[in-house]
Amino acid sequence: MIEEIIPSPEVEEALVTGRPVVALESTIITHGMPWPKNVETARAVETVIREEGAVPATIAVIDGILRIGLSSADLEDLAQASGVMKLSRADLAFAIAQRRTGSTTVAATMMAAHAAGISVFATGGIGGVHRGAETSFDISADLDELGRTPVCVVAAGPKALLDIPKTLEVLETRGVPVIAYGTDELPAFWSRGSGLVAPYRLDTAQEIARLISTRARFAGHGGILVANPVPEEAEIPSGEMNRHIEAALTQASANGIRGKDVTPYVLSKILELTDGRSLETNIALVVNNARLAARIAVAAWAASIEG
Ligand code: PSU
Ligand code: MN
Repeated sequence: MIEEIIPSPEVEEALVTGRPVVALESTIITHGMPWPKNVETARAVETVIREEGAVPATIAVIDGILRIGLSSADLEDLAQASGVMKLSRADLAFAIAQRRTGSTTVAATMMAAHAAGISVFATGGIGGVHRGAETSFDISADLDELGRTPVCVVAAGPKALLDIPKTLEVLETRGVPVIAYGTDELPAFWSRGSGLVAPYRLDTAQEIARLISTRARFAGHGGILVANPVPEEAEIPSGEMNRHIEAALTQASANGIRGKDVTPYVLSKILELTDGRSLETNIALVVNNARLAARIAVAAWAASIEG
């Protein structure tokens, strides 16, 4: 491990003894949700993972150190800080080399988790192919990372502000198995359904753990995307959601929002347009994903000790 990567004592002990660990990203904290819901959610997610018998490892770069597992005080500081960089694959080494502070996206969290020896990771929704990508070329680095880095990412599907059919196409091209959990339909983040049939369906954490270990036998294999639908009581149906998404995207383009600012801008506009309901849905789905990720990590650990 390079000296700039430092696990917390709890995560280090779990990794050394081979106990189940779940990685968590931090862009959702700094760029995805407003204070104080962001820190409350980050704590709720860590609690759920512990309840399931795994150790949470929230990942971020703090003053140039890639930290695997944050203390409660670090989490709170990060959640309130301003000017935190949003670190994807292109930015991670830059932030470390320049001794900066930044939160990690799905792509950078996968890189960090893999470097630390963690193979299961929970987030809200992955980035993907943006609507209009045929002219903007805006395709999230999350997709390439899923194609190359062997980490199982548990999300509520691609964020529905994206072009979901194109996102699925790119995932297929990159060789990423997409597994809907307990459903035939690909979930769409705030909504349980996207109208698209998911490539695969699995119904138990044990089967997902077996897929991870089977895939690990092939050299150069990349990640796995598990798409876990938002709990029914928290979902916003896609018909209603699409109106808000269209309105938010129109505002984003009218205001010239580009590149890595698009996703945070659109998420915050949707929060306004739904009177905060989208945030409650986002919180519910992240907690739900953390629970499933922990169950997968525990199932993988149980299978490994059975030999
Ligand atoms: N999930 C959420 N909220 C978020 C994100 C995920 O519920 O804000 C973040 C993740 O870090 C993901 C990023 O990698 O959004 C995608 O950003 P972009 O579209 O710029 O690649
Ligand atoms: Mn982008």
